[in-house]
Amino acid sequence: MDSFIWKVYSRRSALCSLEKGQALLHSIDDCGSRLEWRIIIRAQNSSFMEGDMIKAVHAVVGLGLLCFGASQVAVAQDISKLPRVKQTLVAPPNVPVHDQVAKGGPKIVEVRMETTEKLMEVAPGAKVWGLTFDGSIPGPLFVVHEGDYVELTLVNPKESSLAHNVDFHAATGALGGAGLTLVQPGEEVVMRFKAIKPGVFVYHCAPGGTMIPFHVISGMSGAIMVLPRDGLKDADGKSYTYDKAYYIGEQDFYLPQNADGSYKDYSSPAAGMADMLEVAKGLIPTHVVFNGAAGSITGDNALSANVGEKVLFVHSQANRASYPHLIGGHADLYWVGGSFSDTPLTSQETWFVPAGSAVAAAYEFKQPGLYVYLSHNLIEAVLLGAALHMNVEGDWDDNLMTQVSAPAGFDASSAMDH
Ligand SMILES: [Cu+2]
Repeated sequence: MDSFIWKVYSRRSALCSLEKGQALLHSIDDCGSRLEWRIIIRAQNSSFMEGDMIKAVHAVVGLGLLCFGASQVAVAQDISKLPRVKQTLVAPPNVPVHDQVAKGGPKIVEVRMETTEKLMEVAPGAKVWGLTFDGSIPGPLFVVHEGDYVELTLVNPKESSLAHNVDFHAATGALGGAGLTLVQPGEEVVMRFKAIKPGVFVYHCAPGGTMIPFHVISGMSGAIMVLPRDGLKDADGKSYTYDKAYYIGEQDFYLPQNADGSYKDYSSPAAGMADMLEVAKGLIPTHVVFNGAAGSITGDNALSANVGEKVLFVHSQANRASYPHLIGGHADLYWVGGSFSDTPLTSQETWFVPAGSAVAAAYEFKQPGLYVYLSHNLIEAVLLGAALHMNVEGDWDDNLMTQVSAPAGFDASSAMDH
């Protein structure tokens, strides 16, 4: 980082001590109070990280000398020289084109996203006014590297009926950005945050009060992947690269029903809000689906891979827990809580997505065939929709599994002898 703002209570001793120190004093300003000054300290080289800067400030300022009660008030960085790149978002389960290991230093990653309200089919005969980011449920996955800046332009089209915003669990402060991004229909806003935590994280709309669960259970969430600059590491600390990545956003819906069991239709999102929240209060979803609709990732839309390919699955659930499981496979690596700072667990049969989070798991496919990836609450998977298909091509390995004898009748009398 370049610079660091620190609030101090003694202008003169700040100046004296900073001149002796290892960080450079950039400026010192009156904070509007006669008892406080704001000092801006510049790092001497660009590799200075935030932790180094805090240490330097402590070393330079010295708690006993002047800084009793001093507090860090803001981090300011001259980012005008950073390169800017635009990230083109794609609808899940696909992920944007990205480098696993960052090329060069931190960047400003510009992303444009629209809050789109549209009637969507969750299952045959079951429609919801989807409150979406970029028209998909979930919203698109962003991919950046630790230390990059995400500069989001959030656009709420004129045709919208509601105000929307974004709370990024990857961001720091201001309700994850929700406090800075509330846009009314016909407005757009630009908000920038620094991705300081490596991992996968949910983002979701959070316009306040009952609007928060209403928007989230109407589809308004997505995820961001913040890769370490040098890429992922396996459980032994060795570099790990994946051959492809998919983003699965799991969504619970609470659709109001008529007396005959059919699903109600509404003329607008607001028209169905009270009924939907009433169903939601019972905490029993009518649908739990991947990517917005039951069966949305099956048939021609099934995921695909080849034997020998390592696939990274990012799985998010903004509102409830989930239990991803790959039938006939495993998570070779599972990053608990989605944190890439921590060593991944290995050889997991089922992994866990806490409510309001994204996690990542990776698997190298060893057998061909049609796989089912589901939430291993089998009621949710089979009856409510939380399942997808994956076609894997390659050669079957008899050593890993074989059918020793095909199903055939057996002699009941001889079986009785045993
Ligand atoms: Cu919203």
